Amino acid sequence: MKFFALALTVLLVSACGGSGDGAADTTDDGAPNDPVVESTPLGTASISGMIAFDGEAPARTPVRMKPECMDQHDSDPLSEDAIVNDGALQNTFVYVSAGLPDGYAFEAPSASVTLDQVGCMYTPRVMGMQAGQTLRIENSDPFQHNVHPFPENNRSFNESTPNEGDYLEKTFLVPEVMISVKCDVHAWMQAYIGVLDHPYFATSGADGSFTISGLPAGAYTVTTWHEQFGAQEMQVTVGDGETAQVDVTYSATS
Ligand SMILES: [Cu+2]
Repeated sequence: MKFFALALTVLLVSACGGSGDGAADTTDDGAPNDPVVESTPLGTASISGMIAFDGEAPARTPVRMKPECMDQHDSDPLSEDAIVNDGALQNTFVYVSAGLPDGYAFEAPSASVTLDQVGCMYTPRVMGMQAGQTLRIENSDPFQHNVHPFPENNRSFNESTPNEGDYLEKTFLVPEVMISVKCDVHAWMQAYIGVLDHPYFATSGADGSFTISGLPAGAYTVTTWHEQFGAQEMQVTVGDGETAQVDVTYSATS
């Protein structure tokens, strides 16, 4: 606890120092100071919860793949566009969409995030990353894939990973939720990437759970997104050191 108190004190001191210096970081026309660039979490609050699915779960159907792909599977691969496990909805992207304090920018982590191609499916199917962070796209299959994202606000690319062990390193520079990623060789391959300018996002796991931590105390808008069942939005207030519980329910008609 002492560690957090110290870190917050340092942050406040440096923030005050920056605005107090005046001319050094304020433009002549009085524009606001440049944001404080943060590479660490701003606080100790968390938002945690469950994504539930109400009603009869849609059936997962076998994906008809090329023989080269089927050879990579021990059993019939199943569709992943709606995965419901005992009433829990997997692969829902959850993120803070409003309410973060003004005046901060978040440095992209130096660690990359990985999207793999395994048995002619993208793994993970739904993921998040920060703008400017490196996306490493790997090929674990002994044949060619062609990675093809369809962003609206970011630069697209369309590049091959011909052999097992090949990889691409790419980045998306501006926030965009979500970017669809396809493969030009295998039409059923699909991934979705949520790109944000902050680290406050998560994807629901097989048990439907998610956790977003390191938030400053505050009132936030949290948005959930599922590829089949759409987006929902809710208001959440959380204090320092607290965990706000957010439970979201989707249904076949939501
Ligand atoms: Cu492919």
